[in-house]
Amino acid sequence: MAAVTELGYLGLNATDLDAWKVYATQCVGLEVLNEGEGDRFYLRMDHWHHRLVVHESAEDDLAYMGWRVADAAAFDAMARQLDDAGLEFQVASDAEAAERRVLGMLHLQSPGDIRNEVFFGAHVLTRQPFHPGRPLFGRFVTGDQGLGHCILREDDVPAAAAFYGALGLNGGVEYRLPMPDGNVAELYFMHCNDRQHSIAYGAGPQAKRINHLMLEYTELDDLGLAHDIIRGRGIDVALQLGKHSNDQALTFYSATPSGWLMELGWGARKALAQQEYYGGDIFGHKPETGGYGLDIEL
Ligand code: MBD
Ligand code: FE
Repeated sequence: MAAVTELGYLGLNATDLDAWKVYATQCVGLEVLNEGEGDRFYLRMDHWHHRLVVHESAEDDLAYMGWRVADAAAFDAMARQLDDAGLEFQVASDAEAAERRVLGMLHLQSPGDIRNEVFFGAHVLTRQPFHPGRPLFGRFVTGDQGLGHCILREDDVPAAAAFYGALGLNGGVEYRLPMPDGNVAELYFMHCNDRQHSIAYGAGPQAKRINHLMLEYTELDDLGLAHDIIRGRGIDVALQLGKHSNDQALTFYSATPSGWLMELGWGARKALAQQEYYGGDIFGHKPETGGYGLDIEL
């Protein structure tokens, strides 16, 4: 079976590019790459040309996700597999692929109407080392684990599971959380490499296509610095520091300039070979500021 190998890049639509530049560099430690296009800038996390593109827009939401496959042969195999699954997709023109800094790309919409792109051949800037936007003790965890993970608005969980399954992701329910109304919330997680999950959904009604993006530091002290800086600026924290049961990462969730959440973390374990589920987290993640679509008791 053809399968994507990593969540390689994201496109973000944002109303305030200046606020994003300040936040991305000074709070998170990402590197801004500006190619003078005016309506967008790039954010680097490693030796790739970019991992995130921030596009000037009337909305503050996820624009697209980019899933990597190994090479042109894997790309062709994926296209055949999507056809066989009855999924409609468009192969990008050379100009569209070049805009993404990849050698080939196709795109299709998920059941939740999220634009998913599949690409091969990322542009890697071997002569331009990653230069963090603020001092970092270490680096971001990327490599063959991709850029991080996203929690998405996919209201039809079985349809989403079938869709992302056709891209080659695996996963299932990992949390069953009793709700105040007597119902049980089930959170669904999917992975395509050692990163414990690259996407998740099922967290309840969402205002935006993205609830949060998780980025992981290699050093605990970089998470601590991010926490100090974000606290010092009075940025909303939706969930306080805590440790998840599934990826066992120490993380906290704070607001981006787009009003969705950034989960910054450290210390995640790798994906397990066999499914488990949990009734809550190990410690922390206490809700602090509501209204960010993650008003669940982990
Ligand atoms: C996560 O990364 C997460 O965002 C939630 C809600 C639960 C477990 C792991
Ligand atoms: Fe998360």
